[in-house]
Order: sequence, then structure tokens, then C-alpha cells
Amino acid sequence: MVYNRILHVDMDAFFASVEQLDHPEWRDVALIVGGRPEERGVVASCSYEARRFGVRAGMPMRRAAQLCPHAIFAPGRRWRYSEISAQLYELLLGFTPFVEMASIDEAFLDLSGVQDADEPIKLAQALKASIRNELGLTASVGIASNMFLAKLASDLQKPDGLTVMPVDAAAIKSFLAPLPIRRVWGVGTKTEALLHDYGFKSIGDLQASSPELLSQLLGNAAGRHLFELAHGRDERQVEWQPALEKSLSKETTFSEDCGDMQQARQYLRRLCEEVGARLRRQKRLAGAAHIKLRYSDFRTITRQMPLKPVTCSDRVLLRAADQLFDAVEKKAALRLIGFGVSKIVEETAAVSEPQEQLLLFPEKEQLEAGEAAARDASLDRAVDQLRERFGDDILRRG
Ligand code: DCP
Ligand code: CA
Repeated sequence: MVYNRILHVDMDAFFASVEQLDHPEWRDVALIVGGRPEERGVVASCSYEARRFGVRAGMPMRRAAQLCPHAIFAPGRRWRYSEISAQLYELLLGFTPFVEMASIDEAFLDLSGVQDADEPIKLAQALKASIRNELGLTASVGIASNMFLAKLASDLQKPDGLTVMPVDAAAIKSFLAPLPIRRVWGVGTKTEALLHDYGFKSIGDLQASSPELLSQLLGNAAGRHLFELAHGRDERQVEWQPALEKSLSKETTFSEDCGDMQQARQYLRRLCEEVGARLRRQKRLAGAAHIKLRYSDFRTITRQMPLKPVTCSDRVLLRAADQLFDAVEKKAALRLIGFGVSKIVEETAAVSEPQEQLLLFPEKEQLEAGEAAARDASLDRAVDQLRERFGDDILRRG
């Protein structure tokens, strides 16, 4: 049976909204991200307040400044958008493993297996609430029977929209008919202009054409594909990644900037233990550890070190976190602190690989290292079991 099993989520005014999140004084005003008004660049993103004046993504900066001279112009911070994009991906994986990030701010979810028609809608509402609560941003969602229709739907009621497409083929066809042809996925400015020249204005015009005619205009594959899409038919599958991460990290943003470095260190150690517990649950070992600090002025640094031999022991991870933290500047207050591990291998793979580092130890130390590792493992196991029974706060190491 055909049913609505694909969900498309697209963040609203993404770069502009992230800037407004980080700069509260820029909220509710016209904000243009992409550079200075006198520069040669184009608008990357703009707030909905700026859109009211006709400003659009891709427009030359100077033109935007003419339309909306009172706007605030921000340069754009790629690393920050990528960071939030990664958080979005993590958040979506909490709903289903079948997630494909289609660009920095949009993703498809395959909900195959849902039991009733209401389920995707409830899920979409929960997902929007999480994005709002956890990321502080809004997104628009489309739900449909395939990827093309879901993407189209998410765009229909922006911002903060939720649009559900019909499932019945005839209803879909009439839904699409009045929309302009540029709504079809893959119809860019050039294709649009060419099709306009031949009198195709609405998707209905394409529906009334034929695959043969469209193939003559656009080439065989593209023409047939366009004809299918115009009828709301799309066979593509969501390409999700198996969710075994090569790195694992946890971070926390302080509700108020933290100037007390002892307290910051406690937070770091706590994150470190959470990462350790997760590694052990997955029966994996890490080959490197890193910390991440963001200062109150948003300057962000990461420092990392190798872990040899690979480990999942809290004792070793905590020592690494402490060493890394000892070595960084602590004059400015912190906005965020994080701990993570990378170069992760499966426990079984690590056992079968020769531990070069260990073989370099003199015999006695080698023995001691082995004993220490065994002691660590049994202590960690006991701690994990206690935490599982009594919750995370039962044991904290000093
Ligand atoms: N982007 C860009 N240059 C463009 C278009 C987009 O750098 N010409 C970047 C900035 C956008 C982000 O990609 O914030 C996502 O693109 P979208 O097309 O989804 O646009 P927005 O998220 O800004 O707005 P909307 O609310 O319409 O999705
Ligand atoms: Ca977007």
C-alpha cells in the first residue's frame, strides 16, 4: 500500500537563524548573511524580516542593500553552521537510523514500517519540538509518499511549517498541477527558461505533455524523469549511513559563561565518563582523545592526543582529559566544554592486532600494564552496572 513514509526536514533561514541564536540583539530584525553591503558577494541567507523587503538568497549584496538598507549585515561563520548541522543529524538519529543529510540544513527520514497514518505527523511534531528545544531553531517539515513530494511539501508553509501531502495518485496530480515548473526538483533557472520558451509554465502543462516530447527537449533520461516527477512519482530511496560513528563526543553549553576552572574541569570529567560508558556499551576502543573549549567570545579550540594502546577505560580517558585541560589557556570564561574520542576500533579488532606499543615495554612493565588494564576493566564494569541500576549520579570520581 502507498502511504506517507518519507519525511523531509529543512531548517528555516538557516545561516541567518543561527546568527540570531548566537546574537540575541539580531533577533526579529532584518538580517543578511554573506558579507558587507559594499562587497561583491551574494546573499547566503537572510531572515524572514529581510525577505519582506524582497531580499533573497543568491542576490548580489549591493542589490540587497538597496532593497533593505537598514538591515544588519553579518559575514557568516561556516564552522558554526556545520557544527549545528552535525547536532541536527545526531538529533534526527534519535528518531530513526534511516536519515540522509541532503545538505547542510536538510535531511530525509525514511519512516517505512510506521503503523498508521497519524504516526508520521506525531513524529514530525516531536521532531520540530526537539529542534526548537535542543537547538533553539525552527524547521519546516514535509511528509509524503516519496522524496520529491516530501521536499516540495516542506517548502510550502515556511517558516515553522508542517505539510502533509495526499497519498492518492489522482489527488497528488491535481495538487501539483497549478504549481510553477521550478517547484520540480532539478528544474533550475536554465531548464525553466527553456521550458518557458516552449510554453510550459505549470506542472500541469508538463503532465499534459508526453515523455517523448520532454525527452526531445531535455535529452532522454532527463525528459522521462521530469515527466515522472510532474506526476508526483519518484523512485529514489533514502540513502542513510550505518550509524557506527568513527568518533564519539559529548559537550555541554553553560547556561551562564563559566569562569570557575575547577567547576569546568568537573564538567569535563563528567562528559569524559559519559563517553567512556558509551564506548564500553558499544564494545569499542578509542585511539585518540580530544577536548573542545569555546570561550565567551566564541573563540573555539580543540586539543587532542593519541591513546596508546587503544582504550575504553575511564581512568585513562580521565587522565587524558586532565592533561589536555591542563595545557590550555584558562584566562577567559568558558561558554562550552566538550570531550570526545576518535580513531575508534571494535574491541575484537583491537585484540587481534598486535599492540606495538605494549611490546616496546620492558617485560615487567608490560606485565604491570596488562594488570592495570584488567583492573581498570573490572572497575569500569562495576561502575557501569551501578550506574545502570541507580542512575548516572551514583558514582563520581574525584
Ligand atoms: N546557502 C548559500 N548560498 C545560497 C543558498 C543557500 O550559502 N545561494 C546556504 C545558506 C542557507 C543554507 O545554505 O542558510 C540553506 O539553504 P536554503 O536554501 O535552505 O535557505 P535558508 O535555510 O536560508 O532559507 P529557507 O527558510 O528558505 O530554507
Ligand atoms: Ca533551509
